[in-house]
Amino acid sequence: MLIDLQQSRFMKACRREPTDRTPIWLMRQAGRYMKKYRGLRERWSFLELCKDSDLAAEITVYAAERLGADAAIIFSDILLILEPMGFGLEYTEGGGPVIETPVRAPGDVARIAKLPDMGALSFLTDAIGKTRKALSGDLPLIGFSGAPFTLASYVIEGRGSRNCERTLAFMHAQPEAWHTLMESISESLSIYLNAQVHAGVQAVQLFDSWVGCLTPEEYRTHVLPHTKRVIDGICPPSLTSSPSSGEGMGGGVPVIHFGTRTSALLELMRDAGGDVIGIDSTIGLDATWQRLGNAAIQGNLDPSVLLGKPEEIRKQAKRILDQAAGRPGHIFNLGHGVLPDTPEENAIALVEMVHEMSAVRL
Ligand code: 1CP
Repeated sequence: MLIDLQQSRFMKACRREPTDRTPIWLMRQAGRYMKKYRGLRERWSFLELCKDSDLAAEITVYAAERLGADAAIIFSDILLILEPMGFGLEYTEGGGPVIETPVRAPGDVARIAKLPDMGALSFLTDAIGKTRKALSGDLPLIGFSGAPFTLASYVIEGRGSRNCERTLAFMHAQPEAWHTLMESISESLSIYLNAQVHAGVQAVQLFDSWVGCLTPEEYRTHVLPHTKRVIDGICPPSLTSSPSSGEGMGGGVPVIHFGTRTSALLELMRDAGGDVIGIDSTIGLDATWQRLGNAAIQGNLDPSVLLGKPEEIRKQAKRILDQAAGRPGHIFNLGHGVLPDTPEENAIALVEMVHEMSAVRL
């Protein structure tokens, strides 16, 4: 019998309803640590895999089923939206993504094209449609994007940057150009995320991976209004023709708002929006609940724990479940993406352990 997707563990936890076990999925669950993925990468480049909707759907479904996860996440990347916005994008072997001709001066902002529609990115909505058809009827599919700040940091730095020096310098020295850049990105993201919702995802996650380099004041002034606009503009499928009437999860599309090193920013991130706040392993789940009250929380096992022995994985997973203490609204995840050297069997074991240990306590 098919369980209604809305009654799945993952969707219930997003709504802070009790579940029979703690739902779990892993950020970057479809990727280089998987043998099957490495095999595909011998024949195709990363961009080719993303742009072939059959292969992207196959990887998405395979990863979720192999792990036994409670949700699938569409195989794609946060940077693909930048190509139709006028940026050359390259994935170097081992070195991560590189943006050609980054934004370095206020004049560069004028050449950014706002995403007009999903024409150039139809591989993504096609992959979502194909994945939804192939996935088990009780397994939710998560769509995603980068958050405006993290995308702006790639556009300015030209690559991933933990401390975002150039980005911060640009933000402070050129506040008007910064605002225009963030608006172009945010408006493009609204089209991009709503298209994913319309194509069939049940939830979306915003990755603000580099936001931890900001002070609360910087976040409040230069970032929060833009992120808030993107999140407020995510509409359930029936409302996608009139984005102004978006009502977040009330309409059935929960938003997971994730960042790393966000200890100083938690309340502000909550104010920017999201039904679920995703945290990394530098903050405690219990402390986060104390600060955020009723939010659902996703996290937060340190990904490097999965490089260790099963006993240690069990111990650390239990520590996190103990902190959650059976509260409704916990989605188990890592604090950041699965590391490429992670043994596949350790990731599978973690999913089993979380299901087993959380079932005992309910
Ligand atoms: O095969 C390869 O060499 C490519 C490796 C790879 C993969 C498998 C990259 C390059 N991206 C991805 C997929 C990806 N990226 C997913 C797939 C769905 C999943 O399984 O979760 C997701 C959700 C992302 C998101 C993403 N891309 C983020 C946010 C999450 C995070 O880790 O902080 C970021 C920052 C990126 C940029 C990016 N793309 C790829 C890498 C290695 C990176 C990050 C590091 C860098 O900028 O150097």
